[in-house]
Amino acid sequence: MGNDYRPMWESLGLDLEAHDQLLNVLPPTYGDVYLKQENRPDKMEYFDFVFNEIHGLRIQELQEHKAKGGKVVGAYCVFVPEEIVRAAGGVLVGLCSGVEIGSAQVEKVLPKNICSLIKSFMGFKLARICPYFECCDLIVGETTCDGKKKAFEILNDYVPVHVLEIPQMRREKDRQFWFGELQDFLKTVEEYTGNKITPESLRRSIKEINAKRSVLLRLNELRKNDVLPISGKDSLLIEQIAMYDDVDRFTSQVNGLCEELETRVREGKGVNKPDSPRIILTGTPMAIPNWKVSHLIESSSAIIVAEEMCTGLRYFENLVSEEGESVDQMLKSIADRYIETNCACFTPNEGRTEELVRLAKEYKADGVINCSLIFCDPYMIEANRVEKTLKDHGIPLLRIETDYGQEDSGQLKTRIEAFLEMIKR
Ligand code: BJ8
Repeated sequence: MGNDYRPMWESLGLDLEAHDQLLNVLPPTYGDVYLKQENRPDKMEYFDFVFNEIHGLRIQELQEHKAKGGKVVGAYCVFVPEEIVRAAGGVLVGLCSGVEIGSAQVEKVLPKNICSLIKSFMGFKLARICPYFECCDLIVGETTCDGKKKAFEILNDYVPVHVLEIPQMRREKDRQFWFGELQDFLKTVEEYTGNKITPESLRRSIKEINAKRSVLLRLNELRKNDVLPISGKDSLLIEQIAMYDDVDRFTSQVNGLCEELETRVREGKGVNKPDSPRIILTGTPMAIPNWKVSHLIESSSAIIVAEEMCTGLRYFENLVSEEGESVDQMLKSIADRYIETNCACFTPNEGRTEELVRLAKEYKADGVINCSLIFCDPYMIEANRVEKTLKDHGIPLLRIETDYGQEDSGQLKTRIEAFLEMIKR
């Protein structure tokens, strides 16, 4: 990081010693995972910079936003509509929970056997290590899984949490209920920000977030080519950065990158070998800086062509309709878009398995790797439905269960390599 941000971190109340330890680990890991890739697109430079400044420049921007009276809202789930927060002049940040941190403190308030993602977000707060957390005026939780639902009660002891109740079916009464939840959320956001959401502000915000999703779709379309212009690891990084970077700047940077990638496709400059197995990754989200499985796959002989996960297609695949005159009409469109997210908390969740079959065809995938976090019941159990559907369609699948530790890396690599050998082109 270029500047001295220590006074800022101190003013946010971070535990500087523990924070230093994190910052000492991240850059070398990033160097190993990202900077050693061959033939990277030049325009990845921006994303390297943003990652490098993850606790620096972006936090400074959020502080400047707050100094002008703006609010920052943190979230952990792609069910939290950014459109609403933005329409009230707030900034929504996805709080990273992709690294094992503060375990000693966490295990005083949570059971040991709980998924890494939940442990991580609690650890960041209890150990005072995440400057994003400390910038947040409000955290939005959700009732997607039992672990999160109960953990948010505890988190509320430390920071105000608004919990969105997420329906777990998609019947008409569930849709109506979800719309009501978003009406309440909109009022909460108006109260916290002190700003009224108007039809104009909501329309503008829907368009801006649609633009962000569209550019990610543009990038992903390019991954359908035989010549792959970008690695899966770089794509995942961009998808992770999408959750905390400035919306308009991010959109413009990804557009610029897509132009370079289009040229690469035309010139036949890929990051893959023609015989690299093409893999779709599916399962629990991979929050920054969780790159373990992607790195294991791509440091074997394969290349990832799509992520059917919330740090991937589920985040950007559907747009919100830009029709509608009143706030309620637009809110209804927002509700309609978000309820189609194929999270394993839904029952049944056939949309996800159908989508995987469609994606395997469109992205010319040779196989699918289903990755669940250990102790994540929804995804570990749903792996059975994924397996059954893919088997019916003759699509090879590897099921893995892991956490944020590195101890199983060797064993996972052996299993991944055996799978790749089996599906070799
Ligand atoms: S919409 S996938 S981001 S809930 S891994 S905490 S489910 S026990 S993360 Fe998710 Fe929203 Fe669904 Fe997406 Fe629980 Fe499982 Fe842990 Fe999870």
